[in-house]
Amino acid sequence: MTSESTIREFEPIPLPDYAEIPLEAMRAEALRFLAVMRKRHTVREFSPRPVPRDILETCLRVAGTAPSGANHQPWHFAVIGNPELKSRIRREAEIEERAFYAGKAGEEWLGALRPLGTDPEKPFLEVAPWLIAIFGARNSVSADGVARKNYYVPESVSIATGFLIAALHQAGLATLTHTPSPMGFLNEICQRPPNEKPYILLVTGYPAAKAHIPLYATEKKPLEAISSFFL
Ligand code: IYR
Repeated sequence: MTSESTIREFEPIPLPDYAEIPLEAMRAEALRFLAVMRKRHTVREFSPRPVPRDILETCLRVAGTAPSGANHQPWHFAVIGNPELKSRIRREAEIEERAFYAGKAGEEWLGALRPLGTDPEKPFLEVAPWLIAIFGARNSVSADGVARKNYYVPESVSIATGFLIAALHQAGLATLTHTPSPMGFLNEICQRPPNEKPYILLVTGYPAAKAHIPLYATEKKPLEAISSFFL
């Protein structure tokens, strides 16, 4: 590692790849994507059916296109398919979840979760073929080997995670955003340094043949409740 960083200068290039879509097609495309995303449902029952690694790699490349603070791309995706590691993760997560559901969460939080039907048992952590532990780096090393601070880390990681969830869904896979708390144990299991904070454990694979979802989770707020326009 060198001690001085090379400041990269602004180097504008013509916008690549932009292809204007006629308005009618734009409308149709937006609606088409809405229909695609409306079919995404968080799933907690997975099939053990294997999913080829290259599919995940492509979806992770999609995540890697996300915008980030100063384009530092402060994320790391630790992808776990190894059964022993999955078992360890399940064991550690369930320790935290048992404490959470036994009262640590508090009555209000547990009440909010009741319509989701979640509990401390997390068999999906062993059943699903892949777990993706998503880390955000408070600082990292630039291309020229210099340590540098990262900016808007939670925002950047969350945007990349959204891209990843959409990509996996588009590829035909189900996902679950699992958040055992605290999840510091993921650093040790995934061999990530202490400057990286685990944000989400994303579970992915085929849904179980008879997977259920909570009715409550299908109730999405209408547009009027989530937006306001100023004309
Ligand atoms: N992490 C726990 C509890 C949980 C919390 C929220 I907020 C959810 O939307 C769902 C679950 C668990 O995974 O069970």
